[in-house]
Amino acid sequence: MKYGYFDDKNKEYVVERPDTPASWTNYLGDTNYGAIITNNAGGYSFYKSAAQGRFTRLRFNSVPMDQAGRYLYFHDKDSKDFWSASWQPVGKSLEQFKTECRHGTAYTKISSEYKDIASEVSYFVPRGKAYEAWMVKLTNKGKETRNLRAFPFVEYACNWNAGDDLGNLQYTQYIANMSVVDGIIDHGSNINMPEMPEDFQQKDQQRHTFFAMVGAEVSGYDTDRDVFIGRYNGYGNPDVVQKGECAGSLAEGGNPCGVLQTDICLQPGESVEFAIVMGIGSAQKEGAEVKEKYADLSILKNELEELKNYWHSRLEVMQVETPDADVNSMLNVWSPYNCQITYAWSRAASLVYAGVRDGLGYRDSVQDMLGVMHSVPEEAGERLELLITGQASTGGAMPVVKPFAHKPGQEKEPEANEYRSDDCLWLFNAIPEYVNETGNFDFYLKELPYADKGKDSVLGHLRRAIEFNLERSGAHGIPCGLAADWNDCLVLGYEGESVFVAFQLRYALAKYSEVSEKLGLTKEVEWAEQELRILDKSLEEHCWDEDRYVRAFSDKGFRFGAKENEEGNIFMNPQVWAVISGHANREKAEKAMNVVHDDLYTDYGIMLCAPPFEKSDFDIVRAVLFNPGMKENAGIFNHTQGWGVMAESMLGNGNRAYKYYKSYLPAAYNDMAEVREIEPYVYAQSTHSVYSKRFGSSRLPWLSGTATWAYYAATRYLLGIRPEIDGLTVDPCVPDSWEGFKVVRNFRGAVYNISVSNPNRVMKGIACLKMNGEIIEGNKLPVGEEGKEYQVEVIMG
Ligand code: IFM
Repeated sequence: MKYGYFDDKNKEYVVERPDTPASWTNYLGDTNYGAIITNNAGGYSFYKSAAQGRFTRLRFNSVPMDQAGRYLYFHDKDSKDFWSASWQPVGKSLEQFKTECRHGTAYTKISSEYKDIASEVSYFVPRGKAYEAWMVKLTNKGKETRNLRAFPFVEYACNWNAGDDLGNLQYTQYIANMSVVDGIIDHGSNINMPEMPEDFQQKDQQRHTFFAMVGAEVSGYDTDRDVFIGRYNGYGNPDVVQKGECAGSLAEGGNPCGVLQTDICLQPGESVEFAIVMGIGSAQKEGAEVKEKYADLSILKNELEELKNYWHSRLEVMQVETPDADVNSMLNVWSPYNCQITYAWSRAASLVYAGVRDGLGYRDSVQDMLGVMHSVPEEAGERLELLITGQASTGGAMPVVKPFAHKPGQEKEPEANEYRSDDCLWLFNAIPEYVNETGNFDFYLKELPYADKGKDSVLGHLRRAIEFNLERSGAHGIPCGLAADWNDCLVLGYEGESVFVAFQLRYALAKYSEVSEKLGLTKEVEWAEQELRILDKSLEEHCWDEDRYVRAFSDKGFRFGAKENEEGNIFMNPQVWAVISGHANREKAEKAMNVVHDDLYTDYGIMLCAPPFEKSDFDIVRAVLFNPGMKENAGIFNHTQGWGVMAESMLGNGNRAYKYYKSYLPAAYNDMAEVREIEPYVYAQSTHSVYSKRFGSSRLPWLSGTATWAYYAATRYLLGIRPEIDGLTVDPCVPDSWEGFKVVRNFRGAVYNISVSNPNRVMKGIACLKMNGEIIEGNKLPVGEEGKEYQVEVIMG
């Protein structure tokens, strides 16, 4: 079943049916002021942190799943009928209520028509501002004069701390204090406490937000939720909207809301425009300033256009034209956009991440960097430095870095049992990618502090990361898993060993050697190569099991992923990373990847392991927590799918790489959305596998490592466009049915128009490469001149 379509030209996804199988969301704003909005205008807003800066309320996992939201109600004074600009919450019959939601890059527009009244509401956060706008246009399409009242509504949190607001009611029900100043609502909490701008994490402080209307006269207001809705009504039939008259309530304690009332008389064919602005600060100051600024609504309209241009320019860094329309929709808009949102909000704000998690989880956030290096290199560089300073002087990383509170050099060193073994090793993916994208090779020499004490060059940080794992290796010479090794559900024991991390470490040693060589550090090269040989030997001797690499050794002697095991006898991660790290020879690589194909691949993607754990003791594997076929228990864990695509591409199997890529490509499920359920334009953390009755259903959209690795695998390995320090490598690995593809890539300010043709229908290999008509030996395009365009012809063969 289909609920919408990709409008590639406008870089939008259009939801045509509002009764989607799950709420289909979008993100507004940036890391200063963020917001989530669904296709039915549900969602919430937050300042700096979704956990500690949440000032509007959403009841997670409720029924329906996305309430409350940014609602705009209408009341017809003559017929007494009422409805909302989005289908929900009033939910008029879809026979009479026509609606469309356009999710775009950091804006959403919901257009509806009910009984001859057409409404368009565009939601966005003007660039760099700490407030959001709901820009409204109403048109009377009928033949009668219409006397309407509009009521924009938002439900506030009492305290900005999301956990307290929803759970600590003995406190939060006594702190709201609402006022209205010149028609602007002031949402205050703890108003007798001082403001503490320098201590954002302090929840017991005075805070204010404002809610104002521009371009329309305010004729009433309400700020007490119970008065507006009525104690036994719901968002679908608020008392005030039914009556058509605000009560002028001022909440003191209890549950506050923001409602303004405006009267609109529309002649046949007539339109009116107005806007709601809501944001951080008091009604007296920031609210009044914003209201004055937008007295001329065209300013706001221009800001929406500026916002679109800004986001589109981020996407234009790489545009593709392949024979597959689904791939194009994803790679040109949604996949990189998904990466940018994930990078911005880590795992902190969605309809699933309910504000309990805050800050940047180390391993996830370092991986997230890979998806945005090309589009926001400068910003990414700053984030990368922040994360590098989250590494302790031991070489291991802090589990979480909080950007608004992080103090490099003064953080507490993590306890020994807090370290995860893989965390700091992701730096070997992110740092070279940053250097290769920007050409800033000196970055390796930049001195940065450790989280707790001391400082080092970036290269020194990398060495400490390697040493950290070498120093914590176990009986088989394989790095210990410590608190976790990427898979949060394996119980290795602190001294159990992770074969997956061993492959990461091998990758790290190879990168370290390569960079040291470029820096002329011969001794470092020798050291890394020597350690790499020792590690290869341990992997060879202890980790290969007939046709697969085992996953790990627990400290109780259990071998995860061993062929003889009844449950979990094959894991994906070690097979694909044996290839990615360069450890596996061709024969072993093929064997291991064939087992992945035969035992783990399904129509919806590759399972993380199989068969699922059902009888195993939870002391051995925590994956038994989950139903078979879900998440880490033999689910299709989408984070890892990109690694499968990369490994097959590295082996030259374009058909398989593409098959794997398509199996979890969101757009490929647009016409069967009832199976996948979540947004067909974004990636999700996992999909239920063949071991589940709900095979194919996906969960946890948007914020997942899936976004980054899907984009990375497709652009760098399938299409094969890889930035390197001395040029742009072109190394495609495509299905043999493709006759070619095109890429426009901006690399360090030069634009490469790359046209790849595949006359002999091969999967990999380049027969001829030309740049501006000149033959290039090998497959690397030289670094071009900033501002110049280059025509690149590639013939595969
Ligand atoms: O690697 C983890 C990630 O950090 C959080 N989600 C689950 C993944 C696999 O366990």
